[in-house]
Amino acid sequence: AAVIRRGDYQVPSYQVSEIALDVRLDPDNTEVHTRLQLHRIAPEPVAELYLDGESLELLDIQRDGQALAESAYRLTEGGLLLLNPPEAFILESRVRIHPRANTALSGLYHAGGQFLTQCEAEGFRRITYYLDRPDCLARFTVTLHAPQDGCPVLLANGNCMATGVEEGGWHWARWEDPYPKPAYLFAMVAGDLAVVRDRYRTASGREVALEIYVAERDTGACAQAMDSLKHAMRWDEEVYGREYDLNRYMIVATDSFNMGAMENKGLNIFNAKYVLASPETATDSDYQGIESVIAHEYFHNWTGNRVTLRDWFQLSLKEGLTVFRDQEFSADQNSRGVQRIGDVRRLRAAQFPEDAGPLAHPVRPDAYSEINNFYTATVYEKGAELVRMMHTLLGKVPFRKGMDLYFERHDGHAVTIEDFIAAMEDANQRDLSGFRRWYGQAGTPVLRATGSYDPARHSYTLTLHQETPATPGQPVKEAVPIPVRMALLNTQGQRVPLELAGGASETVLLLEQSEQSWNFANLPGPVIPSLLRGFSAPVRLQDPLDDDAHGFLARHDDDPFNRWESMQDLAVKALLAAVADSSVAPLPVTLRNAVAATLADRQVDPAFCAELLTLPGEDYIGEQMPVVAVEAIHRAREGMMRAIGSHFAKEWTDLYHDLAAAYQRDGLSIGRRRLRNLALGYLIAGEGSRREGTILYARQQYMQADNMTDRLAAFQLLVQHQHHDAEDVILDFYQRWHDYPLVIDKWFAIQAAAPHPKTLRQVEHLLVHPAFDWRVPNRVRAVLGAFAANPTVFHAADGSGYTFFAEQIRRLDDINPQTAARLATPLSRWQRYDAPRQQAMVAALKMLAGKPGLSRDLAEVIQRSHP
Ligand code: HT7
Ligand code: ZN
Repeated sequence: AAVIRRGDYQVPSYQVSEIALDVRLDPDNTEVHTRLQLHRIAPEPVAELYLDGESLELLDIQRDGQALAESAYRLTEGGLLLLNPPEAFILESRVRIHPRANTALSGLYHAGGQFLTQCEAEGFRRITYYLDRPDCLARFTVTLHAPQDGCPVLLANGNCMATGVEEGGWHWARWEDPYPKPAYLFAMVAGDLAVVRDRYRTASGREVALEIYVAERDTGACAQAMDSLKHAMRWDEEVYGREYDLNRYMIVATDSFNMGAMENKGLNIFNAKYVLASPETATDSDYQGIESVIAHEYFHNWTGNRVTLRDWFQLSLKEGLTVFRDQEFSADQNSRGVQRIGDVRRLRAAQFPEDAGPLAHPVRPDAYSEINNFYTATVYEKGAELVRMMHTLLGKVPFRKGMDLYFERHDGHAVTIEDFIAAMEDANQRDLSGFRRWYGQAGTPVLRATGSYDPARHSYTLTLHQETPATPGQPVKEAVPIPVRMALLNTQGQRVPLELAGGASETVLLLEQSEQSWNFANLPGPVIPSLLRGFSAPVRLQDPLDDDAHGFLARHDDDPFNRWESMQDLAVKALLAAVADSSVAPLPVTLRNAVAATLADRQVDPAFCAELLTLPGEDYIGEQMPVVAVEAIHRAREGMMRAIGSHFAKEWTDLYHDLAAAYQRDGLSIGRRRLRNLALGYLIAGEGSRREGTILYARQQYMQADNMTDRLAAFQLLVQHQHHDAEDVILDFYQRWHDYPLVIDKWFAIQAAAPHPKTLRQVEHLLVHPAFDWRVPNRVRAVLGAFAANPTVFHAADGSGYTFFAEQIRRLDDINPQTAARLATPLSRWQRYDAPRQQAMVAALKMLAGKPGLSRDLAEVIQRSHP
């Protein structure tokens, strides 16, 4: 497939000032009439103008009211070429499309009785012929026609200007969006939807109507989404001075969606998972997901919509920046420390492995063949870290000044990452040129720290060294600016004043070269460094500390992230030792003492306590090894769970009973639930194979829970630990919740994630279960996504997991290539495994590569995984 390169960018030769769409919606034969007002912006006439168009049946085409002669245009595989176009003209086209057959869910599709669109990245070209590129901004009008019965609600971007009825029980609505926008932000929705309404008064006193469209029976489950939206609107006013700019903000929830949500102007379309929640059906983490995704899409109104992208290589300009904004929003709404730990966990779980494998790419990629494959953890999460580093270096107020200048300069324009950095620099007279390297260079830098205290001089010398491993296509790496937030703690665990920071007890060192040293003078006594506080840069830190020092920091560091990090470090070292030698004690004394101290610390917030006591996952442990030792890692982690569970059985039991409470949704109650369910997990693990007593707690909790967090935690533990006897619970769960698709997704996922040899058979059954549907991405992800994240079953030594998985991906590729390509990425990690597994994974990739009709999406992932 053709490769698109960043360096080949060219300004478009024409612009569209107005586009008017007239759409007659029918699941099988929708007709789209489009009227484009085009004018040349290139200084000289051009021989051809290319309009993108895919899977369109052209019925009619006219220029300035006249049928276009066949010699004046040519249809190609990906669009339409207009030959010798005049300087300004009106182009009218009529095309036919097939929404029901559109199982790829890109463009206009019909699912669950509704018509929906998804135009990012390049879906608009599947609706009509157009300049489908983000730097083509036009004013949109759309008139929707549909049967009144099936589609009483007709929505599109902007303001509803007129409605009417027509013959045959049809009706229509005309929508106009006053803000010029690229086509990827276009949306329309039609269906039988109920609406939940609220209002918001902006800081300047304008009233905005807030509307959430869902199925009638879900109207009671929108409170979290609506509250989150109002909080996000207020936060953007307070923190960035940004107000919403239309009189109406609409959100539509659907079960059929390829991603989390979409920020279409004034009409967000959401995966129902990020809208619907009630205590009985949604977990605490579902609630949190809603808060952050609602905020994320809202924040796009300024970072993405008002200021948009010049080209898709700049994707992180909107995504990285908006993730940073939503992370900060969530940190302000909840516990900042716990939020940061969660953000870093996600970064390490998804982005670090991506950056270390064959799919590694810079935050601003250089080339792609299918842009949908670049909605990655690197563009989103690492992109957010790059913005965060600039925020750290500049400080809060200067960063805001930079944002103000960015909006002032670029509102209404399509711009680049370079423009963003320049605004930050110009607003603050700072040189941030090193960040251009961060955007252009793939790979996670390794930051090595060494340090020593000189008792004679009362000084501590810290040396930092950076090195970024080679990545595909980038064998040589340059140094990047790495902000290292740090403090020195005395032997009582207090921060000491730092002379080189003017007496402050915390500072940010900026490592710009490959190696630099700092001397901290006039210290009262020996110190322990607390480095990279708050995870101030997306690097792998190798610190100079031994287990005792980590044990000390795990108890005393006042930076929550670093306290957690020290605990993780102790656990990872102990686990790696147990992986290497199964006779090693599963719970070394330093870790045991740190766990004991944490359990005894009644001051600590329960959510943070749960973070401290949660062991690193099997994938993360594997990441620390040259070759992932699948079974040994699983055994070692189980062994440590058992040891911590049994050694602290009394403490866990007390916690489990003390933390029992009727359901409430405040932060403290959420933390207490989390810790209590962790206690239950340790109690069950601690009983080893006996498990007579504590499994009953789980059964009881499952039956009696007054909320989904507790019910699901118990369900998951029962499925995980009691695979022979959990059938009744599995059945019960299904019977209780079969009418709730989001809950049934959890039911599928937990079974596919169970660490048993029989899970493969079970997943085969799940794929033919009546509730399984290949056309619904949430359902497919629940089964295949959870299966590919199942460390022991997906990576079974005989390769059965890979073969089975690849067969399913092959099938999915014909239905939904975007989802197939995304789900296939775990196969790219083949180099991380032993030789037999490597062979089996590569065989799976080759089998897929040979598939007839392989999609461009999947082909690219396979090709990059095994070039
Ligand atoms: N900006 C949105 C991206 C998105 C998307 C991309 C490709 C295919 C389907 C898609 N659905 C949504 C979501 C966001 O990051 O806000
Ligand atoms: Zn986004």
